[in-house]
Amino acid sequence: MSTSTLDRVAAFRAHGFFVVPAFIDAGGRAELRRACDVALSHARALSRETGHSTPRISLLTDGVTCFQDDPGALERIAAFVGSARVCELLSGLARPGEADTPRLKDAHYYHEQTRRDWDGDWHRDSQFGQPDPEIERAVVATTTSVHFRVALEADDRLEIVPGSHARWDTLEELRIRRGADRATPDMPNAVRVALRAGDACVFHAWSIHRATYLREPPRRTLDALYAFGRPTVRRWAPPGA
Ligand SMILES: O=C(O)CCC(=O)C(=O)O
Repeated sequence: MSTSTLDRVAAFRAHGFFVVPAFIDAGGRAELRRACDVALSHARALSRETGHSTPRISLLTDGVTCFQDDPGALERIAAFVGSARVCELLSGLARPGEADTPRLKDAHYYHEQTRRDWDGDWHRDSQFGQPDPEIERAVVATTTSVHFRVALEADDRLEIVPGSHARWDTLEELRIRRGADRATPDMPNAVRVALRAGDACVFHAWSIHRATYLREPPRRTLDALYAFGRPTVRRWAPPGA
């Protein structure tokens, strides 16, 4: 591992995130933005909600139809999020015992709002679909899931509680994250992650984090989600079995 890789891994272990300044140049940024904007324009034309009052659109799962008029745009995005350069940033982040090769789960495009400003909820991604905090706690303690993102315009919307990926919640954090005041500005020790256009950031999806969503300035951040754990085997049971 190079020194910079060691530094990144150390920052990830300690804080749960790291920033790579100027990960892509202006030309690469314009090319990726053009590709992602194909999907955003299409989504906005089709819906009054998706791409307007949502934090993001999905590019790989429900977003595929958004590229029907320009499949090359989807190829450009898929090539980028699967590129050796991006995967290199993720090397060394898995836990011992997890597969070292990241599995791409989805890619999203975070966008500015078109109607109103609003504050997102504090969360760990591990809580979604997981009502039992004790089971969630085991997931946090044993698995790794990461966001890689690149800001195609300057983006300072994300806030993270450093180090929270490596431990369970304090009582106050749990009260906020699973309570009635999830969008409070008063999360203890949270820091804002400010990215300039072209900067990349990798953060642990189990970190306590949130973002606030504004109409201005334009937000165009491409984010891909990867897991290292082995996929859960789902068994299909015929009806009535
Ligand atoms: O950057 C954002 O808008 C927040 C991202 C987030 O909360 C998530 O993807 O889980």
